[in-house]
Amino acid sequence: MAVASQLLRHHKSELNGRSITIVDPSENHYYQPLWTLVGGGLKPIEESKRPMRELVERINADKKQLELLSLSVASVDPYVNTVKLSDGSEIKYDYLVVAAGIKTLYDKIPGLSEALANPDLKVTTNYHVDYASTTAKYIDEFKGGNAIFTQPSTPVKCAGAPQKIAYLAEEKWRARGIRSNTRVQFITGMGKIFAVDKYAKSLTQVCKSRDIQVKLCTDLVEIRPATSEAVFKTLSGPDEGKTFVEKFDFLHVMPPMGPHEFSKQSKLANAAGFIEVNPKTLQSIKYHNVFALGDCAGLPVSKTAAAVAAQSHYVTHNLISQMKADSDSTKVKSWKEYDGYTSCPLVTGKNSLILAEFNGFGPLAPKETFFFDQSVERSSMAFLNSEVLPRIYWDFMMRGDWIGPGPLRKFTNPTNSN
Ligand code: UQ1
Repeated sequence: MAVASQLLRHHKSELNGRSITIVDPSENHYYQPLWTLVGGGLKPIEESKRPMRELVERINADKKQLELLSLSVASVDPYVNTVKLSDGSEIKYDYLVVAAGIKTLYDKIPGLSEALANPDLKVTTNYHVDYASTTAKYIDEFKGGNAIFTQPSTPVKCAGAPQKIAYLAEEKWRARGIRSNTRVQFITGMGKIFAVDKYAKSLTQVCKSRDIQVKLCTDLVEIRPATSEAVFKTLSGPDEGKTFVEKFDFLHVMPPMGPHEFSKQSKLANAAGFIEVNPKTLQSIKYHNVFALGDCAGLPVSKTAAAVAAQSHYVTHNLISQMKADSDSTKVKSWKEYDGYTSCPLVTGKNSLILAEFNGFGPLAPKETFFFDQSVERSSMAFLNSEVLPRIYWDFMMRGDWIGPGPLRKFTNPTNSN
C-alpha cells in the first residue's frame, strides 16, 4: 500500500502509464502495532481494522491504473516474470514488489492451538486478531499465580511485543493488589532482552524494579493443556538442550514465525526462505526487476512497521530508477541506500514508553528522532504511540505521505544529541 501510494500519488509521470496490481487475500488490513494496546485493554480491536477496498479506493483516482486482486500467491517464478494465484490463474509482471509479511506458525508448538481454544487455560496471544482482546480479558480476570510471557528464537515481527504486554499486565496486577501472590516471568529464546545495549539497559532496570524475572536463551517447546504445564528448552550454556516444565495460571505466547511457503519455494529466497535482497537498495540479488520490503525480506533488521515506512521510500526510488534505466540504456541508475533504520515503541505501562530507534546492519546504533534521551520512560512517547502513530499510519503512510521520521529529525533533534 505504501509503495503503491507513493508511485501513484508522487511519481505518476515516471510510471509512464504503467498499471499497478495489489495482490492480497485479506478483506481487512490491520494496524498490528495497536494489538499490544488491545491486549492491555487500552484500545478496542475494531480500531485496528480497515477494509482493504476502502484503503485502495482512497489512492485510486484514476480507476484504470490500480487493481486489487483479493487472492493469495501460490508461487512466483521470477525467471518468466509470473505470479501464480490461489485460484490457479497466473499474472505476468514487468516489476514485482514483494511485501508479503511473515507467517505465524502456531503448529510448531504442540498443544498451543488446543490451549488457545480452551478458555479455562488462560493461554493467549496478541499476535492473532481473535486473541488480542482475549489477552485483556484474561489479564482482568487473573487472580494471582504464575504468569509467563514467552518469545521464540525464530525471526519475528515486532520483537518487543512479548515484553510490552508483560509490562502492561504487571502494572494492572500491581494496581489490583495481587502482585504479592503473583510471579511474573518473561522467558525468551533470544540472548538479550533487546538488541541495542542502550535500550537493553533501561529495560533490564524496568524488569528489576518491577520484579519481572527474565530468562534468556530459552524456548517454549510444548504446552500440556491437560495439566496447565509449559515445557521449555534451554538453548545455550551448561544446560543446553535440557528441558524443564513450568505450571502456569496465565500464559502469553508469541508464536514462532517464518517465511510464507511461496517465498521459501521461490528462486528469490535466501537459505532461511526470506526474499533475498541487497540490504541497501532492497533489490533482489538475482533479478533486477524484483524488490522486497518489510517482514518478508531477508534483511538483518528488526521487522517493524517503522522499518517498512523507511524501506518504502528506498524501494519506490530504486524501482523508478531501475524502470528508467530499463527503458533508456543511456540513463545511469541512481540508487538511494537504506541505512537499516527501525524503531520499536517499548510500552512499559499505560502512560510510559521507551522509544527505541536505531539503524545499521551490523553494529546497531541509536538514531533518535527527538532531542531528549528516548531510553527514559516517558508519558509523551506513550501518547505518541497510542494517539499519533495510528493517525500517521492510516492517513499518511497508507497514502504515500510518510517515509519514517527521517525528514523531521533536523527539526526535532537538530544537534543529533542521541
Ligand atoms: C514510524 O514511523 C512508524 O511507522 C508508521 C511506526 O509504526 C507504527 C512506529 O512505531 C514508529 C515509532 C515510527 C517512527 C516515528 C516517529 C515519530 C519517531
